[in-house]
Amino acid sequence: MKRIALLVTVVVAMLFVTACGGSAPAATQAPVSLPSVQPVTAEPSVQPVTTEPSVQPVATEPATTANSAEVAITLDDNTINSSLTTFQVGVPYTFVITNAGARAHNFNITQPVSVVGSLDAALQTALLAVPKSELNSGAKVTVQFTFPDTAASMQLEFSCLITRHYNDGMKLAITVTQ
Ligand SMILES: [Cu+2]
Repeated sequence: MKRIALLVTVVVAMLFVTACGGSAPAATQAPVSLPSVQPVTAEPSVQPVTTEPSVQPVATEPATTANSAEVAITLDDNTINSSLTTFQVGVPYTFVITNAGARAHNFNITQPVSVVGSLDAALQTALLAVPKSELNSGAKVTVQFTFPDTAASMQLEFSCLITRHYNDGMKLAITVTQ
C-alpha cells in the first residue's frame, strides 16, 4: 500500500511539474512517460461502506397534524398561490414564501383594501408584512406566524401591496377559524 501511495504521490508530483512546466523550458527532457498511472485502478475496495441498512423508515408520521404546519406560498407576476388558505387561531405556522416572478414583491396578511380603504391603510394594519427588499426575484423567505384570536373575526387576505400588482390580482382570500 505504501508503495502505491508513493507511486501516486510521484505521479501527482510529476503531473504538477508538467502542468507548471510552462516556466521551465529546460525540463523538456523530463521523464514525461507516465505509464505508471495504472496502479490507481487498484481500489475496488471502496464498496464496503455500503454496510448501513440502518436507514429506518422515519416516515412513520401521518403528517395530518393541524397543530403546526408549513405553508408554501408562491408569488408570481402577478399572482399569489398558497398550499393552505384556511388557518386556525393559535397554531404556529411556518410560511415559506417564494418569489417565482421576475419582479420584486411584498407579502402581507391584511384586511382587503376594499375594507380598509387604501393600500397604505392595509399595510398599516397588516398582521404580517414582509417587505419587498426581502422578496426580490427568486428569493425564498421563511416566516413563523401565529394568528391571534382577533383574526378569527376578520376578513383577511394574503396580498402584495404594490398598487399595480394588487390590482392585477395579487391577493388571495384566507379564512381563519377559532
Ligand atoms: Cu407584487
